[in-house]
Amino acid sequence: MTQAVYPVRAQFAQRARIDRAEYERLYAQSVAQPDTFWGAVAQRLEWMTPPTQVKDTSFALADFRIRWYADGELNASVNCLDRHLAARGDKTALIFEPDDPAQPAQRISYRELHARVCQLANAMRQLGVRKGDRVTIYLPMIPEAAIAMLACARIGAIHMVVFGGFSAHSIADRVADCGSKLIITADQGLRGGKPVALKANVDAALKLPGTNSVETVLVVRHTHAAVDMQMPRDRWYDAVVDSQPTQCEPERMNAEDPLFILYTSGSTGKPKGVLHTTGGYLVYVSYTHEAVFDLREDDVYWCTADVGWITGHSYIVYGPLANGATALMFEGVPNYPDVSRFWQVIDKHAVTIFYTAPTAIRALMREGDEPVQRTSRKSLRLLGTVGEPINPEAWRWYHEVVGDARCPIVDTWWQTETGGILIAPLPGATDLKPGSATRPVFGVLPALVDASGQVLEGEAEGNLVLLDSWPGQMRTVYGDHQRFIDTYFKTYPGTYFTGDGCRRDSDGDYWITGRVDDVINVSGHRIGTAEVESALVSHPKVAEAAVVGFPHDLKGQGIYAYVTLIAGEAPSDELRAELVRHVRAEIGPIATPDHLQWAPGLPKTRSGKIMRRILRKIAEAGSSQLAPDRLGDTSTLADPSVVDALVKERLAK
Ligand code: 6R9
Repeated sequence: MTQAVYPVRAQFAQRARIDRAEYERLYAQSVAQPDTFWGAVAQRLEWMTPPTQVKDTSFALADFRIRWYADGELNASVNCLDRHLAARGDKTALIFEPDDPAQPAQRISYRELHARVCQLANAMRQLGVRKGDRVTIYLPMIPEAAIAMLACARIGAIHMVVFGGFSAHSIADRVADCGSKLIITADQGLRGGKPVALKANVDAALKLPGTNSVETVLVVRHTHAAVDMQMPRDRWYDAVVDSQPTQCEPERMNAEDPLFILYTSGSTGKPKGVLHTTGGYLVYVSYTHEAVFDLREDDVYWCTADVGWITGHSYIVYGPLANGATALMFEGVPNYPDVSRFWQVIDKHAVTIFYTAPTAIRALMREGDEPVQRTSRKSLRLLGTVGEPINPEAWRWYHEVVGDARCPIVDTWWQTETGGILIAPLPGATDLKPGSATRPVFGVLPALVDASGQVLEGEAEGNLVLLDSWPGQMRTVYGDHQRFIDTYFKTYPGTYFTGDGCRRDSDGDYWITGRVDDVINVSGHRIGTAEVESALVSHPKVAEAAVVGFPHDLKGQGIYAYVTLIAGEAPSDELRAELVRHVRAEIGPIATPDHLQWAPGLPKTRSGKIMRRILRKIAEAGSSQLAPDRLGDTSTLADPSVVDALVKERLAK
């Protein structure tokens, strides 16, 4: 296979923090002497008690442990705020660009951000929130989202952010699982001029079982829409926070004390509460943010992710602020008021580093070059992608049209579980290949294994595992440590299994090929097929459901659902629409099925296992590929005629 290679640009390398020789040297040291390497990197943070221990980890099941900097003490909010006050007090920490471009943008200095975080932290203490308590954050992309996270960190409360696109049911499930005391939300969010009923969703969630732990709901006035306030449970944020002192004593946290929980979808069951701790996480996200984005003091850095996802946690809030950077928070969407918005925002705020998802690039590419070319984008020097594999065509458009063929692109592979970026080019060190995340960052040991767990050498394709720990790794599934071990460390014993497939080319560059488990990646958002199935079967007319992913031009993958109705119910377009609405209500709009096919029966093995491989083929295929001999081995099916019926129905569409 011939691959385009974009060599490191000399102009970039000259000024870069890390060039090729430095990358080779540091990488070799990081894997040969992890204690020395990560001990030195940890000094970039301000510790209340500097750690004397560095790495204490083992993936072996008999001896399993993941601890980093275990005797160190620090506070994450001190590292993101107080530490910068002397030299960067007046520097802009956050730029807020609202949904409506006619509304003024806000610039919040490190000094002001520190004061506002302290005020909320004091208010939370007054409301009875203590170290170790869980706090749910369900906010739009407004500065209060970052402020709430940092205020939790200040008092040692564990934040649990729920993405604003999740429904009341999803909020309730998460609140019940982690038992949070306080919810911080807003009257409404705004996306593309349309309100999102955040407070109403919280109200509905708190009517659902398991949510009794919640004592208080703090409500930010954002759109000023009228909302129900149920006293004394519901309190206006400004009424409780604005009168608080602007200093707040930070909690001393052990490096291994929890910083946050973030739920993510897996192949089975309900979403898992991924738990990250304080010291290793902060060291890792601050270091990778600086190295991968080649951060400079005067950069204006914009990551378009939502703080409801790990990318927002690590690379809008903790990494950039720990580094004293200026980070932009955008409330809106790429196509409002028009499809030029991203590029207009770049010009308006002189953004130098822009980090977004392939799905957004593909959608904007469809609109042609003109909406990009009517803007300048001269300030840009570096581009990044995250969330899913980027197709080379979209990469080239991003490079040539958005970046005027001037800006390197860092394709960053990582996961909620990994805390920070694990595989990515360094812009001053690594030649780029469209579609490849290229090389491991410092301390990361990727390997490819075949189905039997045999490690594959050289040019190969297999399942991606990691052979050793890195500081930003998740420590447990909240409340279910056994599930953590079972999910990640049992498939290929002695390694962390990522759930991704991957190819390594003859140069040693890594190409992520996508999930090999039952997780669908829709527009960079992880959805478990099991979650969508259980939402469908919770409808009284549904007997059984099977959900698979299929290739989708814009979203990367779409959601394809096969539904068997209970006896006596007839398929209809109305029922189909009702089931789609039902899934949106149970999980949220991001889980909306793209196709829903009626299935008189599902293809099962004699032991009753649904054969998803066949369902995937039917969902994927154009009609020519649906010839029976193209579906692979169907001999283990209990009733092969089921497949014929599904294919017939698919072809009839
Ligand atoms: C950060 C984030 C993780 C899954 C991951 C993989 C996919 C992420 C990617 C990528 C190819 C990239 N993924 N980045 N695939 N190239 N640069 O997205 O976390 O939401 O947990 O998703 O996303 O499949 O396993 P998360």
